[in-house]
Amino acid sequence: MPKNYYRFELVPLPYDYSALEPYIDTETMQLHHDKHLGAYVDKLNAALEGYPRLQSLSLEQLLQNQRMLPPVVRRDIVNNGGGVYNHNFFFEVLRPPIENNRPFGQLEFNIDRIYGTFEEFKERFKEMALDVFGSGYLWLVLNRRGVLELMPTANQDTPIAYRYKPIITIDVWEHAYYLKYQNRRGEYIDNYWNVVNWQKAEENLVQTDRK
Ligand code: MN3
Repeated sequence: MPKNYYRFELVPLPYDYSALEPYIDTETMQLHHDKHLGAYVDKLNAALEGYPRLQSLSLEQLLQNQRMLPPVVRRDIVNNGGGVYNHNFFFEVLRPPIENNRPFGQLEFNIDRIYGTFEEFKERFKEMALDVFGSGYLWLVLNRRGVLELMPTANQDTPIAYRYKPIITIDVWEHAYYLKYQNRRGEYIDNYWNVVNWQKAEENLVQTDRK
């Protein structure tokens, strides 16, 4: 398990940079992980440097208790901590492409119950991911009532700040797709389904002790 408190470290990808080809290209993964996520890790550490009281808190604790953060560094901790959490989560729910990649188990059951079919769920997901204005993410979460919900977030805002439990997410910041897809966000979203890690998503759903 990587260390989950100060000093935060850049967690390696759980697969090769090229593992998501041809749907997400190697160069994008290198930049996205090493440069973008790397910068969030460095800036989060810099923000926490002068605050020993905060250095034993986990990333989840920092993001779930924003009001107790010192006002002068609150924005830096929230933005960069969100950037670390969101990217690690995003990379973790991707995997090398497989044939007929789709949800199963409890998650399939719940998606069918709420959206009718997986196909209908994907359509709704795409509409909402296209609708994210500017930079952000679209998440499938369990809300506080324990019901599946699609949730857009702006910039590096994160569902865990609201005690929502993330199941899957797509990063729709331009840096996540621009090199390969330029402005064709819709095509990136369509191809995303080839590399979703539904095993991990199912674990996210059924795990009750996730912080
Ligand atoms: Mn990103």
